[in-house]
Amino acid sequence: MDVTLYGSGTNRTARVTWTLAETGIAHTVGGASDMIGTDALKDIHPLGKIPAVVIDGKPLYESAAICGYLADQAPEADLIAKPGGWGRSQHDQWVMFCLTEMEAWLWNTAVNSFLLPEPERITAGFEQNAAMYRKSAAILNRELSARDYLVEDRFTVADIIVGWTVNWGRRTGNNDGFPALGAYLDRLFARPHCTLNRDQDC
Ligand SMILES: N[C@@H](CCC(=O)N[C@@H](CS)C(=O)NCC(=O)O)C(=O)O
Repeated sequence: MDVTLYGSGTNRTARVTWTLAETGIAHTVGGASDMIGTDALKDIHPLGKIPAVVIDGKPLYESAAICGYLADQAPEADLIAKPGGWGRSQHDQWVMFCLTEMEAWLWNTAVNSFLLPEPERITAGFEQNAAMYRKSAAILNRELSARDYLVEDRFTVADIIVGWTVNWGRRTGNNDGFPALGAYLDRLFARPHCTLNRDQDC
């Protein structure tokens, strides 16, 4: 498999670099985070965002889709629950829960804090964003009070995806009061291939 990665740093690209390290899949780097918004990157990711990859000549974007695909290509790494089984439904549940019920709220606050030009920012929703994130974080906290990892009682790519978001939540102060999320992050940080960063950016 021929893999070229576009993106670098502690942003969502870190999910892909961690998955590549866990699977042992060789790759080349086609460009770093300074490619964001360029026409060259838009040829691969139409929004000009990172991460994106080209695999055997075909573009693929969305960090969770990239990581899931890579994990499926390396069955020997045992990094993802098998397709069609209950474990895979749990993988999908937690990845989608994380991206739609948690990360989206953090993203809205980030977009309206520093990503959009100042006149376009709408800050009225910040409190609500935090409350919505915390409502879902409480559920994840309850889940992780009972087990170390999210799927099949073992570390999988679901933890790479969800862990990145939880680490972002920690930085924003929105994990306060959820001790199981802190313990989960400690477990993830202790893993040898972990690419999460205490100072990660979005
Ligand atoms: N849902 C996408 C989000 C991609 C994304 O927003 N990437 C950020 C870096 S973490 C980016 O490229 N931002 C530039 C921008 O929004 O213009 C994914 O998970 O891959």
